[in-house]
Amino acid sequence: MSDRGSFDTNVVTLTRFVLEEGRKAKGTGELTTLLNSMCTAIKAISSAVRKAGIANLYGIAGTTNVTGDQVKKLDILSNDLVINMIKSSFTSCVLVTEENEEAIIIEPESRGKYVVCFDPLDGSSNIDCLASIGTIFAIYRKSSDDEPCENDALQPGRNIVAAGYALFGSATMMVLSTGQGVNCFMLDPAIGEFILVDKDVRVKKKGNIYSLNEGYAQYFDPAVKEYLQRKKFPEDGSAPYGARYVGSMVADVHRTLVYGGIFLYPANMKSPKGKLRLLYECNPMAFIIEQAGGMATIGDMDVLDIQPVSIHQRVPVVLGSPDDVKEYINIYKKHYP
Ligand code: AMP
Ligand code: P6P
Repeated sequence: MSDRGSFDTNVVTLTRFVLEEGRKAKGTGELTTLLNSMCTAIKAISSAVRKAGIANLYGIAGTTNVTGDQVKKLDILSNDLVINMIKSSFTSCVLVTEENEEAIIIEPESRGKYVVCFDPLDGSSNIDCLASIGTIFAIYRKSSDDEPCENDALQPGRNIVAAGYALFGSATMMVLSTGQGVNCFMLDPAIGEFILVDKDVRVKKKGNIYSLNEGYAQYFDPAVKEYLQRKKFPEDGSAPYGARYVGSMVADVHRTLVYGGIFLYPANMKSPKGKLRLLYECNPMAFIIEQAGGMATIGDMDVLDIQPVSIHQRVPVVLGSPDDVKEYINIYKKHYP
């Protein structure tokens, strides 16, 4: 209990944390402004996600709510919130979002040096059953002095300046890294602030959970089949791994970060490049997991080393505890030398 009753006046909010990190970096303040703008958008998305069912404010696009207003799908609303917050922050020049086929080039008078790739509401097919969903983002520095264009977003994940995700689950959690480790912030609705709850999070060296959609088992390649066989029927007599799969990347990756283990969305015969998008799903998640001491691979190459060729490019992804991912890589390389 703090000296002022129940409120801890020394609490570290995300706003304060980002400001302090910005001061240490001795920058212009642009990244701090961008991160705080993203945080505001995420607070608004969290509010919309949590009242969508009750207020019937957002449903399937094209329907109307009880007051006859045109409703907007939650993922479209989320997309608009992030775009508007970033545009009005004067920090960025190119935006790539899962919801827009083309990259968004910010008008000259509102430009800054950053490129932001984001999935405004990942897992939105889970909204109606109240399964966890999330927002994912990755921030790069524009790499050339040329006129901003889509190619500014085609940078390997190694160039990421900051990345994070928000998980809209039983609570709203924001997980952020700017390259100096991973920090987790829980949204306190009472004060409308994200509070630092887990500092410098590290993923377990080895876990005991595997996470993938086994409904595609008939389409898995031999390496995935052999890996799963080893998890279910360990040859060394150890206990089999537990299986967990939400079907929402943010939820499955966050569980992997917190509990350890491995998350896989591999290529299969139905999705020869996998399903998940490199720029705004795999790269930011791979950055976070690596910053927490984990690994993220496509099988024979780190996710973060891939040179993107298109903004909505899909890649296979296997990430999580380093010992688990290394075991997968060894099997993969045995099958694909
Ligand atoms: P800026 O001039 O604000 O765009 O910052 C220049 C560089 O300093 C950024 O690209 C980061 O590498 C670092 N930096 C600035 N602000 C922060 C922050 N709040 N947290 C972590 N790194 C920061
Ligand atoms: P599947 C949600 O639709 C998503 O984009 C990710 O959040 C999730 O990991 C994946 O697709 C689930 O895909 O094919 O297992 O339903």
